[in-house]
Amino acid sequence: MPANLPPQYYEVERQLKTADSNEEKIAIYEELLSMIPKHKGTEKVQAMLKTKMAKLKSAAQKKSGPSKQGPSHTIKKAGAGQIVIIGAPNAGKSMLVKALTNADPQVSDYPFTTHAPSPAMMPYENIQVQLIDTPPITPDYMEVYHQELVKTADGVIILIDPTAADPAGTLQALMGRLQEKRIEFIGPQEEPGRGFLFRKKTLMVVNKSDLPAGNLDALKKMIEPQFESIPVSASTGEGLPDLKERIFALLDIVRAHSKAPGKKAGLEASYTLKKGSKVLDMARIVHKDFTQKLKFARIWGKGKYRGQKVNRDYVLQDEDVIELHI
Ligand SMILES: Nc1nc2c(ncn2[C@@H]2O[C@H](COP(=O)(O)OP(=O)(O)O)[C@@H](O)[C@H]2O)c(=O)[nH]1
Ligand SMILES: [Mg+2]
Repeated sequence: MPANLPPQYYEVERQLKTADSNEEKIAIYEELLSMIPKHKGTEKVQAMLKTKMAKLKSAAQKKSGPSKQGPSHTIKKAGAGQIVIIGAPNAGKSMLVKALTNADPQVSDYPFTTHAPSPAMMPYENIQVQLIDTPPITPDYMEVYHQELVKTADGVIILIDPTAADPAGTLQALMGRLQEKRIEFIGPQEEPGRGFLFRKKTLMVVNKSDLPAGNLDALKKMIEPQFESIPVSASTGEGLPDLKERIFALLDIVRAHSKAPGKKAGLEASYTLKKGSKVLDMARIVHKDFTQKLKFARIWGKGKYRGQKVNRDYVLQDEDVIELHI
């Protein structure tokens, strides 16, 4: 039986030739598989795609050992989430990282002062978020690691210098370069995902609010209404508390604390989980046996609950304290 694949299939298949990494290829194979009509005539093609994908996945796993394929372009995640900061030269990326973390990256008027991506931890209330400072992206300069970092991060900050000659044009060029690599920037409320396109939640941060800027109408028009423009000053600190809250919100996580029955409050072990996680998901990470053994939980939330009994399907809210009963 002939496979009769849709024409779009061949279009997507062509992208395999220009993919820069195994990870991208895997995403393309996933997309191809989803496009194939499922019937007897396509069984061979489906099997072939699955085999290729499995090979790439095992190669990707081996890569985490001593690498034969050059340096890895991703940075090991730490803390409750990873945010990559990208932007044009002198936007203030390094200064912003310095202001938000305890790191001390080199800041200067010279473009390309930052030579390699570097991570630093931002304290936020009772958690830490990993920020990655990166070398600049310009219309004629972007490294492979830029796209890799954006594709693997949990969220993106595009940092804009409103005092530059053409902030709207600069932003358009930067987004264009990454869109060519199949990255789609989306607002904090949109649904992220990793199919053929890498849909990444993004904050548009306009730095240097302490300086007079020219006419920003063109820039606003590019940003809104999909994104909000968030004004900050990395040098005076203006807008940074608000930015930190938005970074936390962008991660789509909840904090939950596990309290042993009978123990006093304040001795909880803390966890971060994806928004929408249930009591059962928490039980699973507290102890693998708890998935089976969990009978019910008691919960203390922000003023709402006082040890109320809930079942394993209860959806965790940020800062819930949970007593797991087995
Ligand atoms: N006035 C002002 N200058 C800033 C601000 N943020 C960064 N700068 C300056 O902009 C220049 C470039 O900063 P840097 O952090 O090295 O930019 P990067 O290339 O994006 O990492 C430096 O001279 C900083 O002092 C800000 O919020 N206000
Ligand atoms: Mg820098």
